[in-house]
Amino acid sequence: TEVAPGAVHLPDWLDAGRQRDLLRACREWARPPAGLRTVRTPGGGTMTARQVCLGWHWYPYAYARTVVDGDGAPVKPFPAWLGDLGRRAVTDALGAEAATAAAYDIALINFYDADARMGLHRDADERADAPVVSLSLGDTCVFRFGNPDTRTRPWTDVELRSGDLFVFGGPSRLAYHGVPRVHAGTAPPELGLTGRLNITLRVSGLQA
Ligand code: MD5
Ligand code: FE
Repeated sequence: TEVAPGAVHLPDWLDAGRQRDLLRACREWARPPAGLRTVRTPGGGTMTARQVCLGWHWYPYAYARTVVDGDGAPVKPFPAWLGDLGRRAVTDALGAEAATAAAYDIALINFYDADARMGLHRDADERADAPVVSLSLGDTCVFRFGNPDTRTRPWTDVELRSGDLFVFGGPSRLAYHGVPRVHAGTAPPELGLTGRLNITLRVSGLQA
């Protein structure tokens, strides 16, 4: 389903086996060093979703190769198989043409417990305009998709479920978006995940 130009939602893109495999990988990535951390914002607050990064480490509002506000360890590498998954995602959502520029080198993985939220924001720290690939595991959330130029209404609320793919390209790449709510206890029981995980794949446009 095209929610807006360049914003495509493909429900159930990952089957149960692939969801299980991706969850297993996320659990490895979440371990120290350079594992899961609480993100501190410049205003002195903390984000309620906790995060682990691969390839590049995001901190408000830039990228680094170490966990600058965590344990200072080198960020774990971005594996080639994740780049292949990103290219397949873009091809399925936007077509083979859109996938040619997609040399994915960053993953940001967000862990949401039942009370976690993500306020409306734009992802403008990457130096490339390749589509962002978003994969959801575990609990269903309400994903709020807004506009490129304004933080205000109108927006579209979409439920993202375990296994769903969402690709944000073209004019939607810089749209405001957030996660106002997670529906606790809605994860597929066989997955064995309490809470929600979102994996985004990005092209940094930065020098290694
Ligand atoms: C999440 N993560 O569900 C979302 C999925 C983040 C973040 O927002 O920054 O880690 S990614 C949603 C996204 C990315 C790029 C563009 C747009 C949405 N968009 O234009 O709506 O944890
Ligand atoms: Fe975002």
